[in-house]
Amino acid sequence: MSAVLKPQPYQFDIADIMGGLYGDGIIGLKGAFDRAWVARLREDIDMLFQEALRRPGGALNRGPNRFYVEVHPERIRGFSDLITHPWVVTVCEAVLGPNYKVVEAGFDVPLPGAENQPWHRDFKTPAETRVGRRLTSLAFNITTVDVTENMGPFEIAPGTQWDDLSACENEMFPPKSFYHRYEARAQRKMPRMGDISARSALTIHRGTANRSSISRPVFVLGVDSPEANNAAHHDLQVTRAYHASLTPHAREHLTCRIVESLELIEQAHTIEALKKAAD
Ligand SMILES: O=C(O)CCC(=O)C(=O)O
Repeated sequence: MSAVLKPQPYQFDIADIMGGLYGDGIIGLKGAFDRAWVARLREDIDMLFQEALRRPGGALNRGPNRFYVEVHPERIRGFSDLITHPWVVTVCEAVLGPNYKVVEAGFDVPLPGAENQPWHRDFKTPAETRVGRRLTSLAFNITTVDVTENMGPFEIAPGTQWDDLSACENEMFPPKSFYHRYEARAQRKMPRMGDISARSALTIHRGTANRSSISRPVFVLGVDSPEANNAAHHDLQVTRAYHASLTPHAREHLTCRIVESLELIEQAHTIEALKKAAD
């Protein structure tokens, strides 16, 4: 009897994922986690943020009243749920290939009083994208609040992951004379607790001014294809015991140091030009 090959059933549409990330440069999944899961994430972030603020250099300044903190994955109780979530795994495999690598765990905290950031991308475009026209990294974001207009939503200019910024400051910061292009296509994202987004960190974006009295912490998971080198900006480390507790698939995709006990993270992903507000 000859075997009949059946098409593999996919829970998520690969063409939609590829079309979204190569087109707009951002996609999302609504209601990926329940609100209790997000509330736990928020508790962990709040505790780690207070810890980071107490330590000189523990939190990186990303503009007035705005911080970024890189964290140890195991101090986020839902970390393994996140990296094994079927949508996250499908998006990573579709865009970055079967040997993708999780390289960053951190969070942004735009506090009340945070100002508009300058439009930017998070690093300069690598040759694989500029010449090879292929995306080699993704950033997943998980909001810990239901975002409203006055909380300084994340704003993104769809399609601009392909813009040539080679003549611009650090190849990341377009001059103000380019802003009309981003403002004309800008989308303000208003995710709710439980939603996940995935974007190319090259798609030009900014955090906007938080005029509310509520902070808007957002978790960031950074993932690379094998040829990308964003791990160099980060120091992902896990204890031997935590590493052993992960599924073999999760272990295979985590680029990290295995340590006996967690060491302080040297917060290295400074983005100098973000320290000042755009306006
Ligand atoms: O406000 C946000 O959600 C993101 C901020 C941001 O893009 C950054 O600090 O690089």
